[in-house]
Amino acid sequence: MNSPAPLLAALRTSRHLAVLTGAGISAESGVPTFRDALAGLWARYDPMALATRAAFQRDPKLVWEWYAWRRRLVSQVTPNPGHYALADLAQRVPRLTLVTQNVDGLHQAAGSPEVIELHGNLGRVKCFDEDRIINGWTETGEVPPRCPDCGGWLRPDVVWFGEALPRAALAAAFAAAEGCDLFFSIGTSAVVEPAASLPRMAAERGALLVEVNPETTPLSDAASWSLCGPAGLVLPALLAAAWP
Ligand code: BV8
Repeated sequence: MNSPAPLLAALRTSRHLAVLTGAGISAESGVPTFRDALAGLWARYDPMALATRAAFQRDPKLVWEWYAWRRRLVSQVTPNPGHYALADLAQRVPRLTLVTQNVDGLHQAAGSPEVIELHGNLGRVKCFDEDRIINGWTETGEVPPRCPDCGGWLRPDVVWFGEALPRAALAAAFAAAEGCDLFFSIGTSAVVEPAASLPRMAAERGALLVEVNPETTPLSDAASWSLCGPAGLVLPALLAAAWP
């Protein structure tokens, strides 16, 4: 895979590199991307309809079990070379801000020192009514389990459609988009807001924009470079070319 010389130079001289990842970077680990997160058991549901408060209130057992299925799946997979390349990259540039839309924790598992999780994490559970993290509860066989404090339903600590993103995470992500000189959008369909605005904001402020995706997306036209291929191949090759 030929890495454009100007991109290699931009990587080597970057003062602040920002990265936004989406489900595509976890695809090679065996985690279905969001749009096909319904492979198999869930083929008959629309994820956009399941990942909402209304869906949970309508059928808390179904939504809890969808996330329990995804949590079990993620617990059985490992980071892939794309995740490891980003962890390596953090050691090679003066400043790297890694922002992810993913809820699988694979960047942390690959050793990325700081990960900004815009949409929460499958591994955390919170009380639906109190909106606070619950670390332990009594399993009674009831699904979803109940909050030990208020008896309300427990839910995954992820951001559903129509819910606000965690304020601090979003502020840090916007600050990185405004301050970076190089922005990578990796493995995302660049549709869901406000995450999808980050790469555009960076480009509008003069950062060079790189997209890593085997397919084109609504962002592709705004990218200085579109590296068409799987992140697990493209990212290691890029680092090897920039720092032989
Ligand atoms: C908000 C966590 C406001 C849960 C997710 C109407 C009503 C309400 C809201 C809206 C509305 N219209 C628009 C909105 C805004 C809405 C939105 O953007 N909707 C979209 C559909 C237009 N956004 C929201 O609702 C957000 N909240 O706006 O709140 C507010 C403000 C204040 C107070 C109250 C409310 C919340 C959005 C977050 C939703 N949660 N995830 C869960 O995981 O179950 S979103 C989920 O889908 C992901 O986290 C991700 O963000 C998103 C998109 O997925 P991607 O990561 O891009 O994955 P996808 O499958 O789409 O694409 C994969 C890509 O990888 C592809 O391009 C593929 O080609 C590529 N690929 C494949 N293999 C590889 C690869 N790339 C590289 N290598 C490979 N090997």
